[in-house]
Amino acid sequence: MSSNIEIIARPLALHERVRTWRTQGLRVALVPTMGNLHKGHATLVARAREHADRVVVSIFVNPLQFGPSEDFNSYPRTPQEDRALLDEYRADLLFAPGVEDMYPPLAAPHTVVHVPELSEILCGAVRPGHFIGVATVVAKLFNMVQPDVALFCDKDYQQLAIIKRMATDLSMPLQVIGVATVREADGLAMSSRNRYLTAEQRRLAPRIYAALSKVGQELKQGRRDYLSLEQMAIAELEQSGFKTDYASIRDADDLQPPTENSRKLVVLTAARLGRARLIDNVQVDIS
Ligand code: PAJ
Repeated sequence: MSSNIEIIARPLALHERVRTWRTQGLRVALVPTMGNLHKGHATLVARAREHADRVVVSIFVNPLQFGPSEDFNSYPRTPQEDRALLDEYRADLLFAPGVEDMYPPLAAPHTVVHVPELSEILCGAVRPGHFIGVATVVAKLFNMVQPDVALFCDKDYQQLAIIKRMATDLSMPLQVIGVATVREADGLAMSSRNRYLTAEQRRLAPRIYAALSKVGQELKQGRRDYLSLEQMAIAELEQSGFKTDYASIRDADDLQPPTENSRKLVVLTAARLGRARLIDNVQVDIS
């Protein structure tokens, strides 16, 4: 498979390339990814095009955000298919650093970025250190690329909230844009981890979105008994064979438990099915 996209691995070379664009007055967008690209990632690239003259996509499977018993080694790596997709969606540059480019051994132990509170709840409670790894690598990517805008999907709702908060707290001079989740026809959120599912598990997987949507509808209809709605979602998922890490209704703005003043809620879950840990959420306007 031949590829047209420019590929850069070294941060300094990347910096030079982007600086040339900047001196030409071009706006630059960044779409950070871990590769194994699917239509969800492609949508981020397409949206990035609407916000900038040049689109940089990064592919880096970030060891810092995987726990010791997680899937860093087996995480799907598909560089050729990824390049073909980036050609098709006309990304301008692929930044694909190696681990030693991102985390030079001499720098260990290195500086990390910790967004407190938001990083410890929900997925953070189950994956200690995960969001420090995410915030740190995203901060490094922001510094390396220095984009005007960076795009993330709200499928990873907590991740997006943490990145927005980091950018605000650390006065990072860029705009963080959230993009809606791209789904399969049966509602399953697209994810690189869907490929861990067996045929039978794939058939069951859309029940995550169905369970969240049901809670969303109940909230829309005025129910506010959050605990029993959460328990309903967990019971439905467990009956279908999922092991739920959590199912939780939160204020969409700060991810705290809803108060009387909450106007936008988000129903989030993380559930394991076989080898795959799947996350999804549904946002509900109750104003
Ligand atoms: P990754 O899982 O590869 O996701 C890269 C981007 O694609 C994220 O913004 C993610 O939210 C988005 N994405 C995932 N599923 C999507 C879908 N169904 N529709 C639209 N976009 C989707 O998230 C990460 O990588 C990493 O944590 C990263 C931010 C790159 C830091 O390492």
